[in-house]
Amino acid sequence: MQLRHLLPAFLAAYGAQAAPASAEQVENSFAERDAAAKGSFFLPASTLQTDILAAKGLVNLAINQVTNPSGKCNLLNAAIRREWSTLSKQERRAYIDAELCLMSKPSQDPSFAAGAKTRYDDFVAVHINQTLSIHGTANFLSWHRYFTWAFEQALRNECGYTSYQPYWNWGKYAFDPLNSPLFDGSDVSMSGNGEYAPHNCTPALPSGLNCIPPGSGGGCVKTGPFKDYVVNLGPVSPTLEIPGIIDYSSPDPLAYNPRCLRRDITSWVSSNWTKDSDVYDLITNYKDIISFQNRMQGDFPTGFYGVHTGGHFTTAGDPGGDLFASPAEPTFFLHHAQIDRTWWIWQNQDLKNRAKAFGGGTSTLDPTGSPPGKVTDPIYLATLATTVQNQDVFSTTGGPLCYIYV
Ligand SMILES: *[C@@H]1O[C@H](CO)[C@@H](O)[C@H](O)[C@H]1NC(C)=O
Ligand SMILES: *[C@@H]1O[C@H](CO)[C@@H](O)[C@H](O)[C@H]1NC(C)=O
Ligand SMILES: [Cu+2]
Repeated sequence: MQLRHLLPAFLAAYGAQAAPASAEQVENSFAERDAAAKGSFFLPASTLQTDILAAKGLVNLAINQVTNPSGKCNLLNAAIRREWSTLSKQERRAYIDAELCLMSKPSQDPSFAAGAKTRYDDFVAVHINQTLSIHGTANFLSWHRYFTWAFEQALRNECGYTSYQPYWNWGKYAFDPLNSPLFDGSDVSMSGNGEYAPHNCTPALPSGLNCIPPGSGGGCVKTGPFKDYVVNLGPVSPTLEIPGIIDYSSPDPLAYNPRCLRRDITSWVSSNWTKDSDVYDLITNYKDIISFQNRMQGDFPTGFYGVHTGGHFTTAGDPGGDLFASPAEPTFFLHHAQIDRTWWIWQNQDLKNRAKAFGGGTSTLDPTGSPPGKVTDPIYLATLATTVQNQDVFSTTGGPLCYIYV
């Protein structure tokens, strides 16, 4: 089965949720956004708007813990996940080395995915396998929260990492990702851009408006810690099509298909979709869980990427731009920790109404028509972690989880 052939149906299913916008409406919305950005008091790279919300949320969480003490986890013993740029060079290198370690250890379940050679690939395989039931669905946030936690556990338990999963606060780098501590190509970065390779625009979304113009990369990443990293699984829905190089999808999505890591990092996506004001708007203006998680994942017919798609297409490439194989992009878990933090901040603004908020369907291809997701539905991660229910991870300071973001 060619999973990529299901993508148009997925996008159409998303489209069913919103009235298609005219080109003129989309233009107007850009004009409004530009005007709002110009009038903003906040400097472009400041993340103060959402950091203030995060701090307010933490206070709410503390008050809630004092008034409803429960379980073993509290704010004093919770693990602390920090932003990439606040880590020292040694701390960044420790995270990088722990990822490289998982990329060098053997798969623990090669029978599940024939192409999974490494322990890191085990994570990619589970995501590829479940892609169409974990995106645009009720479990999107909880599934990826638990998946990211399982990865953090593997770094610690299997690779001797003593710290916690860092996050990529998009707004800090949205205007100049290639000169950021995340992507500057130094040996304490997540490696830089791919080498230049001529390529067409990247069709991230169905509308012609949204073909991302080619940037200065497109080829193999040849600098920084991940220059020799080999991507083993996919591509399933490749987006950086280079005729003769990546112009196909693997016939078996879980087969062995070794190739280099390719990126085309540009500010085109990040400066438009992952600014701090975009995150602030999402957290403050989308008050019920369905509108929050939909807005976060994008409103494709109106050309709106959302921070989730925006983060993935900041690196774009292969596998970064591949909905299925994206965890093979080394920055996946930094991005998803920020997705998780954004949900956490949103929950903490109004714990009474949001701590257990949950809703949506079970199929990516038919998010509104499929059976509704249940809080008791399992999150099954094969060898990566024990199976839990969605509701077990609604709180990051209860159940199996015990962490906060600062
Ligand atoms: C996922 O894996 C299970 C178990 O191996 C298999 O039955 C199922 O067909 C796979 N689904 C996809 C979409 O690959
Ligand atoms: C943001 O998107 C618009 C339209 O989609 C595009 O014209 C513009 O170049 C982008 N901004 C940057 C800084 O790349
Ligand atoms: Cu995903």
